Amino acid sequence: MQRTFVMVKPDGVQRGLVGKIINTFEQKGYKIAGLKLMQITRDLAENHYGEHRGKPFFEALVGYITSGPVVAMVLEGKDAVSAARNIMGATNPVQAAPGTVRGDYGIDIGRNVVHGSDSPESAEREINLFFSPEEIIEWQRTVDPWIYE
Ligand code: IDP
Ligand code: MG
Repeated sequence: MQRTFVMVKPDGVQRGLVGKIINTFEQKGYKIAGLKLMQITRDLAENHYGEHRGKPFFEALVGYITSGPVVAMVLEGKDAVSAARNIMGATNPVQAAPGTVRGDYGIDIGRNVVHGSDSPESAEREINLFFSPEEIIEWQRTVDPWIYE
């Protein structure tokens, strides 16, 4: 089992898409291990998006992600990192396949509705950045034998 970090960005929250987006991951079979509404500080934004520092869109990206509350979550399950990326779709929503979150709900790359970790290493880093250990719940889900062989 693997964990990944997923976030509904401020545009997704403002547009009332939180429930739909969480449901997309939930109905696939991923288990919620952590979930909260939060306001990202500038410090956290710059840290989270550290790999993009110096790029032309960095300032706009930090402005975007701090512009309103986000919904941060930890999702757990088999191949959670790559599966969540597939469910989200391509970074540029215009290129994202229909049926993906970005493909169904976005147009601009700077308003692409969701974030998801891009590797198991990023997932660990981002989970630790956004969640304290007590905020992550280990629980038994009784339907698991109907989701996993
Ligand atoms: P990802 O979110 O699919 O992992 P990254 O390349 O890590 O994509 O970029 C992080 C975020 O920065 C994107 O989700 C998007 O919001 C924003 N971004 C990436 N490239 C551009 C760009 O060329 N213009 C504006 N925003 C961008
Ligand atoms: Mg990324």
